[in-house]
Amino acid sequence: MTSYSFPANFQWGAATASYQIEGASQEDGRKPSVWDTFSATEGKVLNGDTGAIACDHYHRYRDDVKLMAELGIKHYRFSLAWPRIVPEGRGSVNAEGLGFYSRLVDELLAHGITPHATLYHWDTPQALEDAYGSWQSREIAQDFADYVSVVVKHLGDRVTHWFTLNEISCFTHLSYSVGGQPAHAPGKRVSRIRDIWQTSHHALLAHGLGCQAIRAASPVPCSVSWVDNFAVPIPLTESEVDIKAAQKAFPNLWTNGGIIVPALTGAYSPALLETLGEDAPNIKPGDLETIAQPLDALGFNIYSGQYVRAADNAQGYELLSIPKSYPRLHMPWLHVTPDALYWGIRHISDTLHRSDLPILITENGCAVQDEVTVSGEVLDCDRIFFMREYLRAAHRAIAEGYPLRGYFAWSFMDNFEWAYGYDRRFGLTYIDYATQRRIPKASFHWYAECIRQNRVV
Ligand code: IFM
Repeated sequence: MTSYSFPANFQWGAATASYQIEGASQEDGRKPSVWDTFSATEGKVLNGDTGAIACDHYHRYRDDVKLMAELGIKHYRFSLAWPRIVPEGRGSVNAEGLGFYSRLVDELLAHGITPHATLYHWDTPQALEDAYGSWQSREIAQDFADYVSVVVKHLGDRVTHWFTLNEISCFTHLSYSVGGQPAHAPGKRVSRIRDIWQTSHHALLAHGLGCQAIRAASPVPCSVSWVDNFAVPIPLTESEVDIKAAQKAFPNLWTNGGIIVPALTGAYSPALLETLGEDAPNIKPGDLETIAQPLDALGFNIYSGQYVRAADNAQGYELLSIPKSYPRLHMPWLHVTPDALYWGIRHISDTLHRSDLPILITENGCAVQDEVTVSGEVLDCDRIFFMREYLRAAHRAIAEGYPLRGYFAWSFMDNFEWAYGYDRRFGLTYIDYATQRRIPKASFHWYAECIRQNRVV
């Protein structure tokens, strides 16, 4: 019987993102982000919700950090709002915006919690959307790097763990894509496939220039990483043929061939470029070298994967569609596939041959239909079931020698779930939005016990 114990230095953490929790959207010099504009537009976000108040973390961060300490996390991943710090996206710096993050970092450190800062989690300054269509323009990569330099010069004496961008495919492909689907996120719909790939190419450039900017600006040695939610093919059976099939599928799934593959190997997947043909993005000389910066770790956000099996066809594999009755939690895409966590890590090591790259699970968790009982508890055994299975898969990866170093639960607290507003709850902490009361859920206490015992309980 295994006890599911983790290595002594395993990093237990939790994560959030600026627009999803901060609120105070018009305070202390912050200017609008594309998400302020999008959510204020009728019909874009469920129930007309916006991030204007969210969890009011901007004013309540001290209490929130205290609660993090009660949870027992030693690592906290948060993001900085670009429009709080450089409100117009480029040019003048807002000292009050920097001041907030400086106070937050001090509070974390005072509680023995290591800050892990994500420099961009989707809240692009609206001014850059107005100026040049944000990710549609190559200009954004340099503007991002300039903003990064400001942040790292200011906080780099106390923050030594940096992530550049969160989930490129979501704020590019899902935001700009062609077609009649409902808008999932801000971004001017573009009419050509090539224009969509151009947005993710610009994001990759921003990541590369951002890495260089961090290293140049940091006053002390630091860890430079990036966060991706690459698609994970899971072999239907762990037979040699199905494993090979999953490996063949890896660069062809979703945006993998044009995002994670170039970032970690320095080249777009040849099969993707062939398929895209005229629709391939414009890649200038030197771009790939900029993009494939050395990284100290890879942040891997994992929720669901896709089953694959070997097939006697030209590709050598078949993607299986998810059956109607497959277990799923409270998002349309949230299929319970703990093996995706294990296989995602294995694909980085074995399929992309990057076993040298330490991996952090920078997000994992689920939305469930939480209810507060009459006695004031939230008994989310469905979330515990989900997270326990994924942590067991994490344990398996480590036991087999894969370089998994940490796990950040998504999310520390319920928050603004983008186009789903406050309707979907991903937190370990319940937020009563009417009163801003925080209620630690059963999963909070369960996760605290995992951390305390350094194993899956
Ligand atoms: O809430 C999001 C987060 O901002 C990015 N990763 C997925 C989460 C759940 O949808």
